Amino acid sequence: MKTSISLNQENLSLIPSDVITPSYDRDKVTTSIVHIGVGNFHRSHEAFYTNELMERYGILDCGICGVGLLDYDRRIYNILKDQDGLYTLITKELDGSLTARVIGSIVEYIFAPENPIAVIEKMANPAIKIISLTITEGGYNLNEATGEFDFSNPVIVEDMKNPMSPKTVFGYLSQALKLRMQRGIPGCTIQSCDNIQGNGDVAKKALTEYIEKTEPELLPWIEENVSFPNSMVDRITPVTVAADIERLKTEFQVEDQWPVVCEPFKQWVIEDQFITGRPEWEKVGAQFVENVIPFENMKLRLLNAGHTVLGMLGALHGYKTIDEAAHDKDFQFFLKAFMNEEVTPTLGNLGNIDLNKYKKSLIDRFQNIYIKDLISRICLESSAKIPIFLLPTIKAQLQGKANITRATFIIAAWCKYNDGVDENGKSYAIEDALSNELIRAAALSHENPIRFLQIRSIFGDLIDNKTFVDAFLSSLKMIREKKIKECVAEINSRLS
Ligand code: CS2
Repeated sequence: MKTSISLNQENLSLIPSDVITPSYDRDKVTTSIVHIGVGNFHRSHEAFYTNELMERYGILDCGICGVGLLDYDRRIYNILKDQDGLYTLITKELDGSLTARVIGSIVEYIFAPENPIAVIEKMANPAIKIISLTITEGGYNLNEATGEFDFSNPVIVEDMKNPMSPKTVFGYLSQALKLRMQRGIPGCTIQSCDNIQGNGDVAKKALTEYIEKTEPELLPWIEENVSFPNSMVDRITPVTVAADIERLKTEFQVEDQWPVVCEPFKQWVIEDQFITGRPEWEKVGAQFVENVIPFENMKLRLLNAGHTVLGMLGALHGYKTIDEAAHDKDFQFFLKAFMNEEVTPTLGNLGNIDLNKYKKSLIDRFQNIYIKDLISRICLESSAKIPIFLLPTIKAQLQGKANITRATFIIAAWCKYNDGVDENGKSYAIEDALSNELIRAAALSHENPIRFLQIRSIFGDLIDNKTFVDAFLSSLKMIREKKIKECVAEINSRLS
C-alpha cells in the first residue's frame, strides 16, 4: 500500500504528479483580498479563479486572507492552519474521473472570535483592495416583508453596544471603513459573492442602513470611496463527505482534512466596479459586464429555483440526492415545464444568451450522477432562499396574470416539508434559521392551511393576493391527500 502525504506547504513537492499543485512561489504572494466566509463555495469559486491567475499568469498580488466570523468557522480555521492554507479542490468530471488540484491562493486566515482587532486592522490595511463575502442569503439581515435592515437581531444589538469586538460582518465592515477614513487610506470594493438578486446593491443597502444608525459621519465617505459590484456566481459545490476524503487518499495519496468537491462547470459574471482595482479574473474565465442583473435573474430563477423544485419534491418522495430527483421522469417533466412556462416569461430580454441551451445545460448538471449533491443541502435555510429563488417568479407571473401553478405547488410542498417526515415515514431535521416558526406554522396549517403563508417575514404581502392564496391552498390540499409523485403526475398531465 502506498503511503499518503499530509497536505501542507512542506510536503507539496512530495505529492504525486497526477495532483496539480501550485508551481508559483507562495512566499511571493501578497494579500489584497480579505474574504469573509471561507466555506466550500468560496474555495471552489473565487479562490479557484484566483489560484488560476497565480498559476497560469504568475499574478501574485491577489492573495486571499480568509476570515471566519462564526464559532462554526473554528474547524476550517484549524484545518487551514494545519495545512498552511492549502486544500484540494476535487473536480468530479463528467465521465466520473476526478481532477485533484491543490489550491494555494488562501495565504492567510484570521479567526475573528479569537482576534477581532486583527480582522478590523487587516480589512483597513492599505494593501487590501477587495473585501469579498460569502455570508449566505440570510446573512444580509434584511427583513423580507419590510425590505429593511433588522435591528432587532440580537447579534446586531450586541455589535451596536460593543463596536470594537463585533460579531457580524456589518460591525466589522463599519469599524474597518471608519479606520480607513480616519487614516486617510483609500477605500475598497465590497464584493458580495452570494446568491442574491443585486447582491452588491443588497450588501450596500444593508451596510448603509447599519452605518446610518451607528456611524452616520462615515456615509459620505463610503459613497465616494467604496464600490459594491453586483455579480452572478455559479458552481455546484456539494457538501464534502467522508468518502471524498477517503478517495483522495486512496486514488491520489493525499491526506486532506477538508477537501472541496465540485462540478466542472463554473461561471462568474461581475460588474466592473472596483474602485481601487482588481485582479484580472477575465484572464481565467470571469466575465465583466456593465449590467449583471439579467444574468443573476436567469441563474437564481432557473438554477437555484430548479434546485429548490427538485429538492422539495425529492425530499418528500425520499430521494437523497439531486441527481436522483432529476432522473425521475415526472419530476423532470415538472421542472422543465416550470422553467419554460413560469420562469422564462419573467426573464425579459437576455441579449444574446441562448436560454434554451442554458436550460438544457442545467438539466444535465442536475443529472450528473457523480456530484451526489445532497437534497438536505438544497433544502437547508429555505426561508432565506425561497424569497430570492422562487417568490420573484411568482410575483412577476402574478403581475402578468400568468401561470403560477408549479411555483406555488413548490411552496405548498415546502409547507409539507416542514412536517419533518418524508412519505416513507423517515424523519429529517429542518435546518433553518426560522426552523421553529416554520415547524409551528406547518403544524398549524393542518387545521388552518393558510397559516403557513402568514409568516410575513417570508411571504410579505403575498398573503393578500387571492390568486396566489387559492393556488397554494389547492396545492396543499392535494399534497396532503396524495403522494407527491401522484400530484406531480396529475399537474403534468393537466397542464401539458
Ligand atoms: C443551491 C446553490 O444552496 C442552494 O440551494 O441552489 O448552492 C447552488 O448549488 C449554487 O448556487 C450553484 O452555483
